[in-house]
Amino acid sequence: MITFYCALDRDIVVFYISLCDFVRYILTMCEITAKGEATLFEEAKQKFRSIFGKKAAAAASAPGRVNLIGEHVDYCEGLVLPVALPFTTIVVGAYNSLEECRIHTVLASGEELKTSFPSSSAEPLKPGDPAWANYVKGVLANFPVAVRGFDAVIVSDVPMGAGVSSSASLEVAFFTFLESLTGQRTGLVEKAKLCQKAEHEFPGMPCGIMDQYIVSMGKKDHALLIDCRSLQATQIPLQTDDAVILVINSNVKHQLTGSEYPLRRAQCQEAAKVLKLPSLREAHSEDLGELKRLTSDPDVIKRAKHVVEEIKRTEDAATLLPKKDLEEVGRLFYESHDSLSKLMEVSCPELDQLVDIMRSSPGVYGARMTGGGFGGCMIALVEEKYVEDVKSRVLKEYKGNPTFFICNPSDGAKILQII
Ligand code: GAF
Repeated sequence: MITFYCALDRDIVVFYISLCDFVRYILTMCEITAKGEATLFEEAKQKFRSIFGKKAAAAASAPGRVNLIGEHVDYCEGLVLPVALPFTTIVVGAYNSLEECRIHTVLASGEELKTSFPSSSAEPLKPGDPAWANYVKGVLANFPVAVRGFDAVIVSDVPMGAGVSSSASLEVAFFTFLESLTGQRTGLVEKAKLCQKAEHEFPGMPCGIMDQYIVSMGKKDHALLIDCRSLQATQIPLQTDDAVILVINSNVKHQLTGSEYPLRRAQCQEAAKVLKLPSLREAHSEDLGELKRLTSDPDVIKRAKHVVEEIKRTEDAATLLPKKDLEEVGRLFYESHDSLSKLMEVSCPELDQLVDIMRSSPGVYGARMTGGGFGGCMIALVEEKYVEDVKSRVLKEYKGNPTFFICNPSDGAKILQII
């Protein structure tokens, strides 16, 4: 709450505001809070009724995610350690009597978009315009059975372009909605794989499996250690006592469908090929010396070093977190960031500056960029009592416009019952 002190001076009204209250007010303005599944669900159902003049018959939700550690290694069959967020995408809908899918979407910003395309039972779907519709078209095209025409409304409070997986959230929510609509159920790993395939084929983003996997299988108060080679996963309880994961959005918009992400993936594949390995997951630190002998491409060598070391850091972090060795986890976070910045070259000046602010802030164990990079979010492991100080410091020193939220690990995708 902001306090105004008001003094009447003849006909001039003067407002004084205490500095502390002002800082607190600005901090509140920079806080992003999840609306909550129940609120979003209500919003979606009402919107559906007002647009299509009938009641929704099927519904589903899927969260966003942040990755604690294990970055740019999922497409090398590595280990990753993400958590699902309380920010969600909800899809509600019902069959129509047309051979057409009509979809309205309400974004976190309040902006509304709509699209329509033939049902998958009418004709094979192809990617096209508008670009955002490719995420849902791709999922429909990869759904195990053809689906007749339907109407749907999508609402989401997952921040977009922030590296917290708004795309996977949309894909998995839409897939789960189709399961609810058709009654056709799919196993969770298979669902993640089909949604990943949809993202490869329609928006054209050659992503790894991490995002679709955690969004499908996240669990409240847990991180998920995913082995992207065997596609098996272990739930890791995330009780950090008096520490929290503070997420800071640099608000530099990231866009991964461009050339940089596919290039990183290709460079890692090249390193594995030169070493005659199926993927960099099979490489060990000794192989890095051999790689230097076999290739003269400095980028291929740097990317491989990042992947080999990041997989080890992830394995270590998954062991240290349940032991509450936060000092060591924090050290791994900083190492991971430096490697992403210097070896993988997927950070940006703004994320580097945020991490540098963390290095000299009391109460911070460690920090790193999270997600695909080139903008988006940074995470920091912070002693709870220092969180407000850390945020004030960021507001004072960071050159961009930060927004903050605390990462509360949440459940993955689910079918919602319409009552
Ligand atoms: C993006 C991709 F979609 C993931 O598969 C992963 O590679 C991540 O970047 C980097 O760790 O979110």
